[in-house]
Amino acid sequence: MTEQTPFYVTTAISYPNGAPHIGHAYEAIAADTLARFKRLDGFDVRFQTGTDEHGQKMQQTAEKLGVSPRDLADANSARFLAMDDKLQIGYDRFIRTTDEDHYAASQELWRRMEANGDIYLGKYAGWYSVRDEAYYAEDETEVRADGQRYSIGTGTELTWTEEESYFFRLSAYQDRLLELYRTGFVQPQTRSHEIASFVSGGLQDLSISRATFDWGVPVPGNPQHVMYVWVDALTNYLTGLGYPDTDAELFRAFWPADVHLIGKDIARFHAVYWPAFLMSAGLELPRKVFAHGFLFNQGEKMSKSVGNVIDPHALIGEYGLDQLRFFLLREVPFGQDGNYSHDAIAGRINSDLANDLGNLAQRSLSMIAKNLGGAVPEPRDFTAEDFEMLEQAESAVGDYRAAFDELAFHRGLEAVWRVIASANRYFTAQQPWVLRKTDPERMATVLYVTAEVLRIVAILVQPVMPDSMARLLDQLGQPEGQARQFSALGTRLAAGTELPKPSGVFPRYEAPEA
Ligand code: ME8
Repeated sequence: MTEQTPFYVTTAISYPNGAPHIGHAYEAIAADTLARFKRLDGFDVRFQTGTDEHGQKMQQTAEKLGVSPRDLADANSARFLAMDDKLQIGYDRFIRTTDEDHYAASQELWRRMEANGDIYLGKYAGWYSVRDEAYYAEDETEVRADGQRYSIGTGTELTWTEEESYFFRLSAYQDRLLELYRTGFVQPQTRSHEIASFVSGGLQDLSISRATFDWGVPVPGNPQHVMYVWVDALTNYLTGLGYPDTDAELFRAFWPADVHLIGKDIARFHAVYWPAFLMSAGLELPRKVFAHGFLFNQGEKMSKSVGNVIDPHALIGEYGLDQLRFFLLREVPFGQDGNYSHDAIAGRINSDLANDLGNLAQRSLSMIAKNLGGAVPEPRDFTAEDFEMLEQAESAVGDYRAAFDELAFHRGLEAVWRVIASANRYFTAQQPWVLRKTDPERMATVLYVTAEVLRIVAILVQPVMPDSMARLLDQLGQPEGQARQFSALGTRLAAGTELPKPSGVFPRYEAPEA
């Protein structure tokens, strides 16, 4: 057996202060797709997701509901878990920051930063957003007509906070961070520029503990304080590998992480605070932080007060899971903001899935079933058109892999759908239904080429639409395991392979009767 290269991917851990929404689903789907892609490409993948359960926002929400923060976290963390299961998110660990091992990890990270001389006790006086769990400098805030102060960047309400607090010497890390950004640590580029320009403006030391509430990880040596929620939240990426035991098998195999997948609103925490904490603690830095864009509902920001928050379960029920996964990754260039709308998703289902891929599979496989005894035919001499078709499909593999490795899912899918479009043109031009009478051998070759293109497409698209592609691969006589790995792309469909009776993979979307 060859040693597999390890690959560690994480999502942000979500605040379980309410139900998950489509933005959470989007991130989970993207990370799951990346994890599946790397697994199929021969990597030893570890994939972590979970919930971020401490902090003032959780405590305040619980108070409003008259429950304990722990009960609130239990109830909503279960809803995130249920969403992940419904979305078929293949995580290796679902971490909760209230898990016992997480306390030990967070406290050890703290001790290491303290031992390095980066933590001191002081007094914090400034603006805090409970919604964002973030501190803002005066020039990042504005007073609005209602007399209240808000964050300019996120629009959330701020409260003046003045208390004894531990500080982290973030200011000492400016040069090292700027150096780090030159290595492509933050993706995409636009986000990297934003972060670098923020850091160039100068960094203030960061308040990293709170003493006015107690829902958090106690500060080592001073249990009057709990850690600032982001300190413990970021540590989750280490906890899941067995930290503080840096000799643990998982830790040695998977740290540093290959990519932290997060939304753009939390880029600062991951690209500024997190690498500084790790440098201070003498730990290796993750290789990449990738900040995806936001999903909007027909151009509008989703919010509970506007009442336009989209429930992922409802979408799955209406359109189907694979259809939703495909839509989100194909429609929105990953890294940019995107829009969800009924028309857009229904359009993609009917054109890309039902018409382009579904029909091609149905037409070709049913001809094989009817005319060739349901087995992959032996191809005869390939014509120039056959070679061209096969070469196009085979060369899309490289484009797809390169795109997915850069998390440009939309580009990878575009490359595959160009092949599908060509295959439809090829099929129409070759007219196998005419050849059936005039030249059955030639018909068999055309059907072979088409089935081979479908096999390549199905193998490649598995990470995005696992169920549908599994069904298509079943119909192409490709059993689970080796035959479905990317390494099988170097072979060709074996003549004589028995195929089961074909059935449609992608039904058209029909609006339900009013
Ligand atoms: O930020 N579109 O948790 P969270 C796309 N606990 N992505 C969205 C989105 C939208 N409309 N809304 C939210 C937190 N997200 C912290 C993370 S990590 C150590 C701690 C994304 O529940 C958001 O950008 O507010 C983030 O990556 C994730 O969902 C969880 O958001």
